[in-house]
Amino acid sequence: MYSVIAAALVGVATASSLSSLCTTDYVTSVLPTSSDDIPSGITIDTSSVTASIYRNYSVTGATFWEDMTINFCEVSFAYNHQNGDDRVVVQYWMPSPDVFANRFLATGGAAYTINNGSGGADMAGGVAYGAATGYTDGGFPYWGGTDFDDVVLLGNGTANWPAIYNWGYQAIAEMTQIGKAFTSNFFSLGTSTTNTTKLYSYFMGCSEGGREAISQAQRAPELYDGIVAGAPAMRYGQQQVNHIASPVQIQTMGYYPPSCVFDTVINATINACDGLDGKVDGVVARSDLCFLNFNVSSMLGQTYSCAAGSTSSLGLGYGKKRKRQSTSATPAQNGTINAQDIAVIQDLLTGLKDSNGDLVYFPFQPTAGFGDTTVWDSTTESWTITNPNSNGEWVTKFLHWQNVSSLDLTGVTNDDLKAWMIEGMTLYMDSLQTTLPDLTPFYSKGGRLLHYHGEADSSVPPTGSIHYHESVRKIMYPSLSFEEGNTQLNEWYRFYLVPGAAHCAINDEQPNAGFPRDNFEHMIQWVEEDVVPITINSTVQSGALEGEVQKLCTWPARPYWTDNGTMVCEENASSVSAMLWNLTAYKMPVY
Ligand SMILES: *[C@@H]1O[C@H](CO)[C@@H](O)[C@H](O)[C@H]1NC(C)=O
Ligand SMILES: *[C@@H]1O[C@H](CO)[C@@H](O)[C@H](O)[C@H]1NC(C)=O
Ligand SMILES: *[C@@H]1O[C@H](CO)[C@@H](O)[C@H](O)[C@H]1NC(C)=O
Ligand SMILES: *[C@@H]1O[C@H](CO)[C@@H](O)[C@H](O)[C@H]1NC(C)=O
Ligand SMILES: *[C@@H]1O[C@H](CO)[C@@H](O)[C@H](O)[C@H]1NC(C)=O
Ligand SMILES: *[C@@H]1O[C@H](CO)[C@@H](O)[C@H](O)[C@H]1NC(C)=O
Ligand SMILES: *[C@@H]1O[C@H](CO)[C@@H](O)[C@H](O)[C@H]1NC(C)=O
Ligand SMILES: *[C@@H]1O[C@H](CO)[C@@H](O)[C@H](O)[C@H]1NC(C)=O
Ligand SMILES: *[C@@H]1O[C@H](CO)[C@@H](O)[C@H](O)[C@H]1NC(C)=O
Ligand SMILES: *[C@@H]1O[C@H](CO)[C@@H](O)[C@H](O)[C@H]1NC(C)=O
Ligand SMILES: *[C@@H]1O[C@H](CO)[C@@H](O)[C@H](O)[C@H]1NC(C)=O
Ligand SMILES: *[C@@H]1O[C@H](CO)[C@@H](O)[C@H](O)[C@H]1NC(C)=O
Ligand SMILES: [Ca+2]
Repeated sequence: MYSVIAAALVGVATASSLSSLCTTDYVTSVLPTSSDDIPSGITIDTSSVTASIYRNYSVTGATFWEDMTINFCEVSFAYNHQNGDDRVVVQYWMPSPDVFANRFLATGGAAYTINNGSGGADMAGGVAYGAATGYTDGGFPYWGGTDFDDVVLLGNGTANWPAIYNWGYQAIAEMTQIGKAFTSNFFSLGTSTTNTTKLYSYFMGCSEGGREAISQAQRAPELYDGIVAGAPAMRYGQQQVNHIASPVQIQTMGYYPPSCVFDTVINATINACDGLDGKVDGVVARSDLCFLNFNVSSMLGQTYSCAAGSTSSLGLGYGKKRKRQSTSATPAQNGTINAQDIAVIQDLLTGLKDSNGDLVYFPFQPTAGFGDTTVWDSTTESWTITNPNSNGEWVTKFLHWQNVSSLDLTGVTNDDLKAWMIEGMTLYMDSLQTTLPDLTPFYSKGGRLLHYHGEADSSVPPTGSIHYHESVRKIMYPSLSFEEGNTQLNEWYRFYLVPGAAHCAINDEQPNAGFPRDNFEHMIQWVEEDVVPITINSTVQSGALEGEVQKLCTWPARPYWTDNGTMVCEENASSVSAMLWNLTAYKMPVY
């Protein structure tokens, strides 16, 4: 809903038109300088400025935004760092002065890209709310088609540390700091000493963009009033290795269930758990109760049957449309679920464990699927593990520093994954790990954090988001109870599970589940009008209920539909504890 724009028009001071401002001369004349509080070591290349008008630019069918048609001036320029031979390109979409609403929205990336996440719609979405929006190429240069994993090494054995820190948090923070100063100048809001108009500043992103969001709350709190983080691929050392956990767990157990077993179990789980939330609608809104009440052992001896088809390795990215999928043919299958099938599935449902049985990383929720699992090997005519090459690259490139893009999983065990997780956490603690739990500077300056995660995400486990929320609660409110600490935290950092949603995407398997599309408006209202998002909107984007707006409860409350069909947000100790996992395999705390 874009209703807030009208209310904000009042604040606009100048009567300039977009076309009068959208020239390279004007843009060059208002580039920020060090007196605008941009980092002193940064030099903007004034000859690099571009400015182009886009009119009636429309975005339709974006998961994260309503359909929109906007006008804006696309500005870009490059800068470099003192004594560096680097070149970072930033781009800003400036709304027309008559709709500019004193807002700046910074946006990020997905998978291994630093920008253009959310299917490229965040830049436009911000403009629709009267925000100047920004993104950066991080110096890679992404605009030329380069992803971060292409530049993480300078060569075998040598990491590209400046690029790693840029990717970790620095490039986004610089883009925001420069972008805020540029926006103030562009719209003549006044200098940092004479200004009277508050420029509200936000960040939004999902997946890698969600990690970038959290990184900004941790590392650049002064730059933002409100941050929206979706399904953050944070706890990077663990998360990146976890992409290969399911196949390695299966290999460690030494038994390879046919793919039809996984498909059959997922369908049965969704059917069995649908009604536990009080409403039979094909959506499991209480995967916590599902975990507690649905015992996969009950499927022992059930028959399964699947037609010939194909399975895809998942790779990184959003929902089912992930990066670099590899596809294998699967034969027609039929059979009976046996005890070994059940044992593998129960192992996956309880997370990655080391050989002592201690928990190393979080499982996916029972309705999510299990990430990559098994494929048919037509040479040996047997089932084997998927080798999700693009995910193993983390180990070869980021841990072993070898310019090799695929990892041989032969002989790899759960204990190897644990060792790699600890190695990655240690190596990148200060750059990519993104788990600093003390957000006091962000809280103290009045920052607000809206964090959400799809409950049926099979790429980044939602209980990992809850674990971070819990870490912040325990570090910041150590003497308060779970209840009291969450009450304090909810004043400024709220977390929402999105029933049925996949990774930053809607979910084919639960088409009646909504996905939150009004997050920026909720955040604007929270920051600018102090309207606390007790529940947030989640819009159904497929199936028979398309267009329906559902409500999401703030964690630790969970939805339940009463006999008269009303949704209540209820809290139950056992269902909360079903989503709190204790990472007992580490000697150090893992936040
Ligand atoms: C943009 O759309 C409006 C309304 O449909 C139309 O009047 C205008 O001519 C369009 N402008 C351009 C540049 O296409
Ligand atoms: C951003 O993503 C959109 C949609 O995928 C694409 O059309 C556009 O070219 C991308 N822009 C950049 C700068 O990569
Ligand atoms: C890594 O290998 C690819 C080809 O496989 C090559 O294009 C690239 O330049 C190499 N990168 C480095 C840093 O050596
Ligand atoms: C880097 O190491 C990989 C694997 O060890 C090797 O295949 C490749 O040739 C090496 N590249 C260079 C430029 O030495
Ligand atoms: C105005 O200046 C203050 C103090 O320097 C700063 O915090 C604020 O962000 C500035 N606002 C704008 C609109 O530039
Ligand atoms: C699972 O359910 C989907 C429909 O949601 C169906 O297309 C698929 O064939 C089912 N798979 C199995 C193995 O039952
Ligand atoms: C699941 O059922 C099996 C077989 O009845 C039983 O042994 C096991 O304890 C049950 N697990 C849970 C978590 O209830
Ligand atoms: C099950 O599969 C076997 C061999 O793959 C085949 O011979 C048999 O006809 C199938 N049965 C059914 C009921 O599909
Ligand atoms: C939430 O959805 C309702 C119903 O569509 C709408 O009236 C309201 O404006 C939305 N709230 C926000 C913050 O977008
Ligand atoms: C539905 O039931 C809930 C409690 O179960 C009650 O609080 C609510 O008022 C009822 N709503 C209607 C419309 O009857
Ligand atoms: C969960 O808690 C609510 C109160 O928050 C209570 O009404 C309900 O009966 C509880 N449900 C279960 C399954 O314990
Ligand atoms: C987590 O495990 C540690 C070590 O075993 C234990 O001290 C702690 O009480 C556990 N916490 C929870 C919440 O279970
Ligand atoms: Ca349901």
